Order: sequence, then C-alpha cells, then structure tokens
Amino acid sequence: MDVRSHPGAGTSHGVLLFNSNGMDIVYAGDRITYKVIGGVIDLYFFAGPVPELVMEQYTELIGRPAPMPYWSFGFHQCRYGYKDITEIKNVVAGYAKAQIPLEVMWTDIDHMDGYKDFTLDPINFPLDQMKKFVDTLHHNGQKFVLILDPERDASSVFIKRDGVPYLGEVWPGKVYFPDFINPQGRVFWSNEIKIFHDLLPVDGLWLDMNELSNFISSPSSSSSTLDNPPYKINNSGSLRPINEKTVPATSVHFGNALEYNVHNLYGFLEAKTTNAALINVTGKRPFILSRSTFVGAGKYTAHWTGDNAATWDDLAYSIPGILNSGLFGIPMVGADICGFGRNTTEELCRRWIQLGAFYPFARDHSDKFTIHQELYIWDSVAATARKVLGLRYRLLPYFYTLMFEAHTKGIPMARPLFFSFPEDTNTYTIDSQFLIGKGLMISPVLTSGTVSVKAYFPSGTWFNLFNYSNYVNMKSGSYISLDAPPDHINVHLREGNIVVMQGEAMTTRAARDTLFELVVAINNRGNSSGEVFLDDGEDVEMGGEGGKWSLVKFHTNVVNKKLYLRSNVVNEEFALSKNWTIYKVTFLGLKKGVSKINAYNLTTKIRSKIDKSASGVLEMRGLSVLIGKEFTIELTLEK
Ligand code: MIG
Repeated sequence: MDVRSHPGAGTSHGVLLFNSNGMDIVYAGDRITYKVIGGVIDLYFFAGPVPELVMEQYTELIGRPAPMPYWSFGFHQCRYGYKDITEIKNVVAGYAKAQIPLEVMWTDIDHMDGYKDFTLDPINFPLDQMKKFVDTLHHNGQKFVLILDPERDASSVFIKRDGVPYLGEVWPGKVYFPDFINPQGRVFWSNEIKIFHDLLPVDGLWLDMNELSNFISSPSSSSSTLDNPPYKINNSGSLRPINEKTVPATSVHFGNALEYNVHNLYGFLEAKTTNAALINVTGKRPFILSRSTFVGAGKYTAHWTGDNAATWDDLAYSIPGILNSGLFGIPMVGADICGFGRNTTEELCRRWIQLGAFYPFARDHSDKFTIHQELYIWDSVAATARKVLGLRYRLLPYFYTLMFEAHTKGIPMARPLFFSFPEDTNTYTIDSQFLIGKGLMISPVLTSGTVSVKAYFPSGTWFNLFNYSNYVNMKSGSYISLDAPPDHINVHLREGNIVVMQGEAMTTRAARDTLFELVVAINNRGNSSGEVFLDDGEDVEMGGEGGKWSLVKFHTNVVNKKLYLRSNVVNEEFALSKNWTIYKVTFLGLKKGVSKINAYNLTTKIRSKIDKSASGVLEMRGLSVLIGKEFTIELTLEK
C-alpha cells in the first residue's frame, strides 16, 4: 500500500503481483522492483484512494478475512515443553487462582506420541484423562487447541519426487508430506481430523512448520536446474539455496504441479483444507492458527508472527508485524506474548502483556528450555494482566465488531495511524503505536526502565480509557510525553467515537452475559458514531443470510442546544432474543452542563452524575435499555 502526500494528502493505492514463485521485492523509496524466478505476471493495482478502500478492493480480489469465533478473542496460554497433563492442569488452575482470565489452553508437540500428528502420548497425555480435561475446560467455558505439523508416515497422497513419495525428516523422524493440491490428499487430511476430533473434541487447530519446513536438505537433481535456479533469491536473508531445509523444488504435486511453482502455497492450502474439515466436523466457525501464509490466507486462518525472542527489540517489532499482517488481509494476528525464545524477565513480560492485551490474537507462548512465563508467575505481571485483560474483555464487543468489519470489508482490526489520519503525513512512519479500529489508540512502553512514553497524537481530544477525566487535547498533531508507570499502558479514545463495552469476566462466555455500556466521546460539534455487531459467536457465517445477528448503530448530534444519542437497529430479533441490555452510558467531551435529560422509550429512571472536570464526563447509570430496541436520549445543554 502506498500512501502519499501528493496530489492530495493521504492519497493511497495498492499493488499486488499475484505470483507464487520465489521472488525478491526491492523497495527503493520511490519505486518497487519485483525479481521473480517463474510463473505469470498477474499484476493488480487497487485505486483506493484511501487506505480503507484499498483494503476493500484488495480483499475483494483475494478473499475477505475469515470470521473468528467470539472465544478466540479471549486470552490464550501455550508453551513448548509442557511435560504432562498434570502440568497443563496446574496452569489452568494457576490462572483461576490468580483471577486472570484464561480462555484457551494449548499444547505444542509435547502431547504427541513420538511426535506423530493426531496421536497422544499414552504415558504423559493419556486419552481418557485428556478427554476429561477438555470436558472440564468446556464446562468452565474454556477451550483447547493443539498443534499439527504437516507430515505423515503412511498413505499415497504425498508430494512425490522421481516418481515416489518424497521422504523428508521432521519431528517424528522420516516423513512424507501430504499433497493438499491432490483432492485425495485433502480427503486424507480431513479424515484424519475427523477421526481425531471424534476422540478428542479440540476447539481449534494450530498449523506449524508449513513453509514447508524439513530438517534435511536433499541433494539437487542432476537433470534439472530448478533445484538451483541461476538467480538466487534472498532466502532467509542470506541467499540460501531454495532447497535448503524444505521439500526440493523438483518434487511434484497432483496434476504435475512443480514444487518450484507451488512451494509458497503449501501453508495456504493446508489452512484451506483444515478450515473446510473443521466446518465439516463441528458445524461451527473454525479457529485455525497458521505459521505460513500466502495472499488470501486470511480467508481461512489466523496467524502469529513466528518465533520471536524475549527481547525489547522483538517487543517493538511485534507492532509492525501485526500491522503488516492486517494489510495482507490477515487481521487475526498476534506475536508470542512475553517472547518465545530466550528467557523473559518480569519487566519485559509485564510490558508485553500490556501491549499483547491489544493484539487481535493474544497468546503467551514460549520455547522449551526457557523459563516459565505464565502471567501469574510474577505478582506485578499478574496485577497488570488483570488490569489490561480486564479492559480487553470489556472491549470484546468492540473487537468483535471490528472482526465483522474486517470480514465484510477487509479493513484490519489493528491499524496503522495513517488509516484514520491519512491527511496527517506525520502518521505515515509511526510503528510504535497503533489503532484498534478507527479511534482507539494504543501507546505502549517498548524500552526497559522507562516510565513515560513519547506518543504521537493526531489533532483532536483523546480520552484516557482507564480514567475518563484524563485526556489529551491536540490543536494539531504532535508528540507528547505521557506517564506510563510500571503497571500502566496508555489507551486513548478519540473524540467522535462511540464504543460499546461489556463487563469484565474470566471467560468470554461469562463476559457475554454481563450488561452493556456505551462510551460516547463527542467532538466539539457534538457528533460521534459507533456500532456493535451481535451474534452467537460461533455460527459458520458471520452476518450471513440466515439473519441470526443484529447490528446496532449509534450516533449523536446537536440540534437547538439539545444533544441526541440515537440508535438504529438492523435485525432487531436476534438482540431482543438475548435480552441484551445497556445499563450505563458515559458521555465524554461535554462542553456545557446538562440541565435536563429526556430518555424516550426508556422505562427506568436515570441517575446521572455530571463531572464538571474539563473532560466533560456525564455518567448515566441504572439504565435498562434493550440494545435491540431503538432509543433516543436527549440532553438539554445549559446556555
Ligand atoms: O522446530 O512445535 O514456531 O511456535 O513451539 C520448532 C515447536 C517447531 C516452531 C513454532 C513454535 C513451536 C515449535 N515449532
């Protein structure tokens, strides 16, 4: 995506070379050069002219992002090296005891028998006990996800070389690689998933090593140059041979497709196959996390940024990492919270959960021989986790509504600042802050020993979401220094936005049962808008034909010294069937006092409290407004 200040500030367009061959893309400030070693030249331009429209146009071509289940927006805990079922039970108990929300427990390859997919270690992760464990999680509103590596040791549906299945080496030892281009290969893989899911009802699948990763590099073919093309692409940052530690380029897939041409599609096709298999087996919206992606992968899978390290640099890199993924059409993305490789520290892990709580996908994950980093281990990390995950869970309706926007329009959930402020050229290079949706800004601490953060704020009034009476007011965009004590991350809501929230809870299921509230940050003309998408969170479709969903839009305006907050409801039946109720509305940014409140269609008396502080907070509590029913609240403003 190219965002320019000429001819008009913020003019944006997109470019895609839709080609799966090895390539270098050289960016030189005012141009990009593609150096491609095969395939077709299928070049697209997306006219924009603003970032949102570039995303709409791009995802119209490549596929709109998959809807993610509501639960997947909860907090996830994983680790490579959990040694047995007792240990993972203790982790779940540790979260409960510390009163830190844990939605999903994960296992890495440790649960496998001899590292073979679709198996359980009979000693350390015995099936009967694992079944009980998963049942208990489900009973408590929690979920379980486990890992798959794309290799198998039997069957005829594998990638071939020289006429026989190609033999590589991964965790279990010698392995073949399923060919997802082969319809029979897809049937094979789907059956494996079905058989395993019948044994153990996992809630999602994690697809690792699908680049495709191989522990060995096989000798090049003597009869073909494809294993060693004359132009060396920048493989792994160091011009390594294209056959290094993967399936050789001279291998063949179904229909004689050469690995040379389809290599980069492997993870994409595995995710696509797995997505269809899970829908088939569960009848529900699938959750898949894939390491490898290709153009269009967002239609099938979530993504994590791979093996980072527990370093401050990698904490900072995680922001451009997730923002890029969003631009690629894969909005459900996160980095391993607290760092994967190397030992984390209490301070780093504390700062990382503060940031990670606002990744679209929030998972703590660590490597086998590193120290443990579950959030309850250090008191200060636990305390901050309760605070920031508390806010995340209150914001679940907002995250989920952004998922709907991503699914229908391709616009990322986590966005660079230039998405909302394309006319402010200072925003173009900012990668140490980001927006959730249109107007919620996250300004994390990214360095050690720091208790303030220099953050850029585009013009306008920005309200601190932890403490409404604190705000930032910018005449024009500039940097300011914000306090960021050890337990705090700065989260600000910009004027003009209405955010729908619910209450804190230990699971997303429990959070969904809490009362709703609106935070209405009006601009100086009294205008603001926002919306909330509501459904059961796990239907295969999100907002489809069936109509088992509601979309409620809110806006404010001022007419004759009266401020009106109104709702519009699309498909009221669903929301009404749930009895979902708003109990509180908080206005931010009122410049005048309020002399009178009229609430039409409301049955309850309003207890309101006007905070005369400069941020103009008016809190209306004790409401009982059905969210599915259109309403108007009228505030008479003092002269
Ligand atoms: O060879 O399954 O990126 O998340 O813990 C390493 C073990 C294989 C790489 C993944 C990482 C995972 C690890 N895997």
